[in-house]
Amino acid sequence: MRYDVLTIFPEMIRGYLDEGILARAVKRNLIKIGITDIRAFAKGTHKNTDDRPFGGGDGMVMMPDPLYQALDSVPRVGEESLVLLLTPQGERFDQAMAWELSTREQLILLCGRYEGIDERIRKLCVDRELSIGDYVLSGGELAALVLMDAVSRLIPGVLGGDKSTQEDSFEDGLLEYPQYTRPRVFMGEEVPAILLSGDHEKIRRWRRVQSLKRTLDKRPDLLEKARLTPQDMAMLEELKGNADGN
Ligand code: 4FV
Repeated sequence: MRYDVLTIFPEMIRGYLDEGILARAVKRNLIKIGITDIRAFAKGTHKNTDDRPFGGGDGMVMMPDPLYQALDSVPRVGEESLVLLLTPQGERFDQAMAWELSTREQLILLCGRYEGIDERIRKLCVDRELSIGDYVLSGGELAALVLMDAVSRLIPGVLGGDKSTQEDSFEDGLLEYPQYTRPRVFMGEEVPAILLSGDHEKIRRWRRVQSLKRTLDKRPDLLEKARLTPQDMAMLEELKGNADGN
């Protein structure tokens, strides 16, 4: 997988790539990351990348030409490259979309600033618009980093041998079960005995029930799309029964 990030703040992206799974994945050549400074394609003495909006109004808009030149400068790998604009107006980014994007050869991430980008770039150059949530950031850089982190974890080999994505939250659409580690007793709170039993089938079932219970309590909306077995459905009915005090 190759990512190309287009931004007027390249150090913001570089900083995050110094450590953690993305840094390790780059070192292990599992992913490549190109960072393009849009300002390098700005003209004039002041190298402006933004200007006042036609029609008036507050704030500034990112100019089309520097964006177009910067996009044009990105080397395309293979047929499968996608230009993604990070914007609150986009499709909601989630785990399912992370899986879908993880199969691509190249993701070109356009990070807006100010009030956004000139509409003609969205029309002429952007394949998909993605949002990480219904709130307004000061720039698309954080959203680009969120996307790269979530997608890269799904690329084979990126997560060290001891970790698979199978157990992750949202993997089968449920929230993850509670996790414990040493000490066995912390501030008087004991680790559930079942986790010390060594009975892996019992532990697997306990964890499934915990995931179902948590999802029912915290994110019942997820249950519609979750991949549930008949046992899960039966357990959910029981949990709902308990919840209603029956
Ligand atoms: C955003 C989001 C986001 C909006 C104006 C960049 C900012 C500025 N991107 N999910 N929420 N972007 O707020 O992706 O140009």
